[in-house]
Amino acid sequence: MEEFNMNSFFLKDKVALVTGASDGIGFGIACGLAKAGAKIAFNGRSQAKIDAAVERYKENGVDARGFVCDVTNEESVVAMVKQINEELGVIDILVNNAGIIKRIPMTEMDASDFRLVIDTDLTAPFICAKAVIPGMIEKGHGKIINICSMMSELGRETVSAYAAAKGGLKMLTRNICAEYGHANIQCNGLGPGYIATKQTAPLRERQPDGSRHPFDQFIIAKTPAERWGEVEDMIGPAVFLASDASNFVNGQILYVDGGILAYIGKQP
Ligand code: NAP
Ligand code: GCO
Repeated sequence: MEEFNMNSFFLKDKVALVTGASDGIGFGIACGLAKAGAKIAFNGRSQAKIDAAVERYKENGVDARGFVCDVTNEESVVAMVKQINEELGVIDILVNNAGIIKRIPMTEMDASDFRLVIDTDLTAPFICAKAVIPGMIEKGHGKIINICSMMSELGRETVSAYAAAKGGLKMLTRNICAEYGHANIQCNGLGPGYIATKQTAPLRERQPDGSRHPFDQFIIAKTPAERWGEVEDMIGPAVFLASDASNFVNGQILYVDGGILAYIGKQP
């Protein structure tokens, strides 16, 4: 047997694009990929947020290139990918992280809101993957990581569009694996549990009397680890899926959830 080389976890000389990485999970993952050796490109919709993020990356020792690009706009994504390929090198790693949620009961939700969530959380990962796959084929390898969710497996009140999009993203992940595995492209999902970021801030807001939000208490009770996840919890799994250490892992969703999906819930 060939000796296992720990260097297979390193991302030296790899070029990574992390979408929506001005803050939150994307920022954390991008910092982690950079620490493992990758060159980082990221995008977001506002120049001001990109500029502030580039500074925060610097403070974390990361030299990241930021692009203003809305991932739902195919023309803009194609232009960004072309620029990254020319200036940083052909993209080896794509993390489809940009995402939104709308918490609205289904019967009160406008179809336009439903479409916006599907467009951002499902169509955009298709657009970004489509834009990077030709370069990956030419290069002879590629890693695509789609940020899925508990809602790729479970439903809950008010998140019909988000659950439909993230469930679809799980199947897009498997389909990219099926269609491009032969080209040495691995496409896997990361399914964060409940992670403390801006997206989940409304679910953690303190009550007027200072007590924990009922949803916050619910999540602690539902999570065997008895805590919310932190952005840092996503880094090791992301580096693994971006690296050669996972070259025979394809079409999988790795849930990083403190055990939520394994747990029936606290007994009465
Ligand atoms: P976040 O802090 O709200 O970050 C989302 C990022 O997506 C923002 O930086 C935003 O950037 C970007 N974005 C949104 N729409 C975009 C668009 N059309 N084009 C480009 N960028 C766009 O949320 P987060 O919690 O880190 O979430 C990151 C991903 O993880 C999302 O896909 C989310 O669904 C998923 N996730 C989160 C959790 C959790 O508990 N937090 C759990 C499971 C899955 P701009 O506003 O600057 O454009
Ligand atoms: C919600 C949450 C979730 C989480 C996450 C779970 O309203 O239920 O925001 O959608 O953010 O995606 O994995």
